[in-house]
Amino acid sequence: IMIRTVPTQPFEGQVPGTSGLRKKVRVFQQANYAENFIQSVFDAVRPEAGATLVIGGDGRFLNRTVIQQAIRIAAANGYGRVLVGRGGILSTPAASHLIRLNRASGGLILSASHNPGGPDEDFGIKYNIANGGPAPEGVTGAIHARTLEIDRWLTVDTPDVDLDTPGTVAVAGMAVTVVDPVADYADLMETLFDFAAIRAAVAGGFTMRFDAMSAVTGPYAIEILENRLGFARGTVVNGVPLEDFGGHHPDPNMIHAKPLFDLMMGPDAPDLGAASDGDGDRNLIIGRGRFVTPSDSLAMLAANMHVAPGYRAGLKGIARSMPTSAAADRVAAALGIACYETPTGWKFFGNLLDAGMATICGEESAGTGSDHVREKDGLWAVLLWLNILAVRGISVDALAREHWARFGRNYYARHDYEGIDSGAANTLMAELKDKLPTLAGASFGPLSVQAADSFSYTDPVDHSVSSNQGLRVIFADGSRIVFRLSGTGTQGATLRVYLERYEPASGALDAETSAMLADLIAAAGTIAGITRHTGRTAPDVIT
Ligand code: VG1
Ligand code: CO
Repeated sequence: IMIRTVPTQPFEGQVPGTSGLRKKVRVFQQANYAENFIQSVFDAVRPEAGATLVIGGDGRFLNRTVIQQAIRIAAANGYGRVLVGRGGILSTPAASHLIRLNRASGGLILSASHNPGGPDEDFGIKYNIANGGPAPEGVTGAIHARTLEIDRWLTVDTPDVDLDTPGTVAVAGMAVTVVDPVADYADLMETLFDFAAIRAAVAGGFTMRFDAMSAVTGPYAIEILENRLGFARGTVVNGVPLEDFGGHHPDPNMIHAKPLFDLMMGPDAPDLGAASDGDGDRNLIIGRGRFVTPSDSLAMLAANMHVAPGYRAGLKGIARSMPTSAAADRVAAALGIACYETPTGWKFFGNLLDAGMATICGEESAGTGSDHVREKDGLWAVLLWLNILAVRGISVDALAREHWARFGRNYYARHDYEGIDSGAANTLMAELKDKLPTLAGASFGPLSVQAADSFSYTDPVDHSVSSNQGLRVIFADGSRIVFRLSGTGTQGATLRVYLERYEPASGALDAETSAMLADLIAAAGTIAGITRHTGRTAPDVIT
């Protein structure tokens, strides 16, 4: 085997953020850019000779090009086998499952998730470890350190692999198998959920719409929802993955999935509306006339998931990211199980899942998942909702009302200020951090501050410490504001402001969220000087 060494120089800024390296496509198209990063991954993780690597992506522009290069670099670095999804397609949760199922040493997931795609938009590369989960900070740190020193990458001079034909070919002695991206994942879902009960509900008239947003979940949703569960043809809309996602943001929220939202709030709403993001790990859940916040969805699923066959034994624990509302904490308390609070990003759940300390995990950003894989999983969440609704014979709205009547309601919203000047964003956060120790006791309108801090996490399994994970202001009535800067953007900075107010079961359970959070919104603006620093008077996106 002729291994060719290509000389190169380091690029600044190849920092894996919240979920891998994300940059503009034009940045990735520079000579050596993607190759440097992939080689740095292999240099950092040092695969054993003959190891298996899973490769796939969300189908966005550049996916196939980078896959072909990754295959050649893997062959030159001693991998024995690559499993790649047909057409270069693998959703993030399906890739996580394939890594586990095939005892791969890891995987490369090519995606910028909910960021738009196309020649002028975004691309990304994420490395997942042998447990199927995103590389933890120790590994991403080593990868980044390597990108700063790299002086060569290794490749073999072989033609492109035909990614559209299933089967195995040899690439310089390494076996490359093009696999069905959907089948193993769909089979896993059948082991977790009561497909017969869902099929019976469908036969009894239960209807839904699933918006795949022209991203990766189309083929998965068509196979599972239409072929295996019997939903009518056309239940899945925008079901063909497109390189530019049809020009949209494949971000399943009320803004970017507005047609679905409008349908669900109108007279022709089906029983359930759902959507997923670019790489298939997020979920949006809307009942007829009832939007469910991701934080509430986590709590409601946790409270009901024992009806699904895969979770009949009950939950070991619940984990949520720090900015996610505390609704799940109340369910954990009622179940008598632990609730863990982690920094933002799925990589922080891996140890808890591996150690059997948590069964379900969730983030306010529309991510929910369980110990079945090591990623959040959009279709899994939709199927769990379907399973619960089918077995209980209840509507989304009724389930939500029942939940709040028992646990109370955590009114919640996230305000995003996108594309702001990075310097201004950093100054805002630095000033706010300095001010935190002086805030206790201060009043903002009717709210008085009880505590304020910068969130730091000590992993209960490996005791690693992650600091600077968001600034928290907690008020005497239990309300909370969290400020953080996004780690997934590719242009300027995005300030995320998370707002939460708890209303007990005896309180107003069906009020307007914006009205319930008005005092907090005003306080957030004053405390952080949002307009002063950014020039903005309103957020770009509210979720
Ligand atoms: C965002 C979300 C975070 C999520 C991450 C990756 O990160 O807030 O909860 O884990 O995206 O999700 P940030 O740093 O921009 O806030 V995905 O579906 O983009 O892989
Ligand atoms: Co995603």
